Amino acid sequence: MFTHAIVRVPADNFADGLTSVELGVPEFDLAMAQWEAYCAALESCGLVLTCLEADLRYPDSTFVEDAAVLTPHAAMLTRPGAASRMGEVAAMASAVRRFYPEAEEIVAPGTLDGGDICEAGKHFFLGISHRTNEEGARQLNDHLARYGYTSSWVDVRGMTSILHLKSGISYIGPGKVGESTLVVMEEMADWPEFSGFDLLPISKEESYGANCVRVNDRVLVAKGYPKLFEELLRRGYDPLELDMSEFRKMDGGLSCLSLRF
Ligand code: CIR
Repeated sequence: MFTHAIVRVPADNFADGLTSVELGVPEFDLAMAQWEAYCAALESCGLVLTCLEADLRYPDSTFVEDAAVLTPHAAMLTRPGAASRMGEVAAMASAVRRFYPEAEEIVAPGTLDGGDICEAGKHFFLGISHRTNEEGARQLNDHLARYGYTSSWVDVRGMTSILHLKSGISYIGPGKVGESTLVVMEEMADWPEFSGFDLLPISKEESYGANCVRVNDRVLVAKGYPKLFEELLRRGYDPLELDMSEFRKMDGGLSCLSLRF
């Protein structure tokens, strides 16, 4: 069960952040309304929010997931792979250390974005991407191992359609029927890394939906992916839809707007 989450108010210049998609410029007021609905959804799942202030120096800083990796016992502050985002970690460090005084840090030459790290019970998938390098993954692996977690690497550098590993996969645990499920983009469904998991494959036209988040009894899902929504219901999950249109324009998904612990 999660009891807390860290979020960060979108900065007014949110639209100046990094993006690789051509979906237009996000509308700030709509992004704020979507972010507020997202925060309210976390609260409705029972989480107490720690909310960091907006920072105009870091237009991408609302995507807090990339600045830390939190588990029930271990916490790691990251060293984001995009130079423009490295400074986001300072404010995150103060917030994280209130809850995890022993939090460690990824150090150079390692780089790591939390969006590449997928927790699946006692196992972690560590994505090697254009943001997270092997040294960053090695440092996190060593840290997690000290707390009894195993990890394996998943190289997504060849997947041009996704920024981070978790843009393509999400672990949503068990529903009311069936096994613990890994939601996975169709293109990755036959990857040997994921054999042994009960997979919920996402078709190409719904691929953005692959980034969803289990929060206690609910699964937060992006609005507009009806096949995924129906399949979650069929498997005994309780999906909660959120409109993510403005964050999607900046390559952001549901998971990246919070750190849950
Ligand atoms: C970036 O390119 O870093 C941001 N515009 C989006 C980050 C999304 N983060 C995530 O999926 N974990």
